[in-house]
Amino acid sequence: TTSFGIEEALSQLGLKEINNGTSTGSANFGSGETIASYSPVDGSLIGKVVTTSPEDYDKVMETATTAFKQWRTIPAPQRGEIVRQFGNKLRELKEPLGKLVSFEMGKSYQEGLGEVQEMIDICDFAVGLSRQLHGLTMHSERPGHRMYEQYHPLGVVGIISAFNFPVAVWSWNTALAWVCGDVCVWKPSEKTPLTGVACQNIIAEILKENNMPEGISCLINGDYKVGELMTHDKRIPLVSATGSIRMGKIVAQAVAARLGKSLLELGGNNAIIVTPDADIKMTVIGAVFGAVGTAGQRCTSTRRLIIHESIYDQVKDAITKAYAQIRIGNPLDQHNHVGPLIDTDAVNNYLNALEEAKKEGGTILIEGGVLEGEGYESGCYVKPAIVEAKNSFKIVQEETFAPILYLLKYSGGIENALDQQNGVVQGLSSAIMTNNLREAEHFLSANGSDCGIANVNIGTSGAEIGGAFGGEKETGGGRESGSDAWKVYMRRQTNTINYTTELPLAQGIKFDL
Ligand code: UN1
Repeated sequence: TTSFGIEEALSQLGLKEINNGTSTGSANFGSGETIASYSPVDGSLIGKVVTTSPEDYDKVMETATTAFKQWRTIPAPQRGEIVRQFGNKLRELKEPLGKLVSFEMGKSYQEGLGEVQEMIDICDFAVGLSRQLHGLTMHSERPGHRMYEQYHPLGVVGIISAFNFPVAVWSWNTALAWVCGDVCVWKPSEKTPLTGVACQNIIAEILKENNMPEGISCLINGDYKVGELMTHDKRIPLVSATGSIRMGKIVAQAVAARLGKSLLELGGNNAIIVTPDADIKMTVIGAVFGAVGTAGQRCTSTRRLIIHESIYDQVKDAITKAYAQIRIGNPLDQHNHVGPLIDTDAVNNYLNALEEAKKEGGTILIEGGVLEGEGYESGCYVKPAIVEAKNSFKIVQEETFAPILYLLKYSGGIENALDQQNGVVQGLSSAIMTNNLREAEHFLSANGSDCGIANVNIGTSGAEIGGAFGGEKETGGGRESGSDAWKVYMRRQTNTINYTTELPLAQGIKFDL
């Protein structure tokens, strides 16, 4: 692990002695089993983390609940000041943290840096927001009455995040939750526990410097069993979970059974529609980055290209040429575009999907396969593949977290492309490539894309933090990050004040005593 300055990055992030995985801030502890984090880059052991036992969890919840009582009384702009300092620290540590993300998760170093940039951006957003947690004022129907609403902190927010954006998704939740006056308990993916410890170290130091209670940010570690402690816990009014649809259904049901709130960010099956009026050069850049970026492990990754038959061959040729340029290898080497998949299970899912696609009648346009030999010893490096397929294939209907792109054909008008695009259970991101105003507006209309994100002349991935991020249908309906996504982290209270000496009833009801 001495290559590419990983040792140095680990020490800059305070991860020289990683032996803990449960933290209420300055206090690191944990008495559960140990999990090891291996890098998919070279298969090496990066570190070990002690998981959170049910007893540890109770200790965490006690600390978090106590911290909440203090944190919620601190004026929101002062909470924003803490988030501002956190964002600044991330600016300082952007390189080592980006590097660790790349090494532990396998995405390219550029994308690792991009992920830390998303963290910095959401901090800036949250700092501004800390002065804008606005409610409305309404006109009361009764004389001498004032009616308005205010947003209050919610409590302990539970965050379950996925390996693919091991740090950014946590920060989208925490930066907002903190300015909203909530405290956070985070369970990172058991596949990327060290980036979790690194982030916790950063915020813990800032809280300490500011004499703030450590329980504002807590870290717990382990597999789904540790997550279940949170989903069943009445002390957690909101659970924000990112991951598979299967996981999301389990989380949603557990949280709903106690009438808690859940914010779900689940699978995508994102398509780009390529119409006869598309700019082919832009289409290729958007589609290739969308399909092979992060080795196809973004929830916004492009999985389907829905191409008009009149330009099908032209697009197919252009994409094939572009795929020939893709360099696969160590993601810390900036010459490479595509790094490894997260682990060998993911490699098997990728291989199975290609097998299934073939069985269902798909034509392999660009052959996949696992890379072997020097530099590929971890067994996690795969070749981005392209399959000519049909939307009705069972495998095309599923999200396979790997660089597999399905080419689909449509004929006639845009509505036929939309039938295919919307004809899946997921509803996260979507895009159209066209210079035709009618097509673009149709795509964005109520008859158009049914996804939470719909882009024109942009690919499906790479959303900015300023917009609300999330999707419909089995993607789970949650919205995170920008716009008014903050509202889910607060409770709304309607207040009516009577400043007269009478007590008139609403709706004109008479009740004379
Ligand atoms: C995810 O894959 O879970 O829009 C999040 C994007 C990134 C976030 C992806 N900003 O691709």
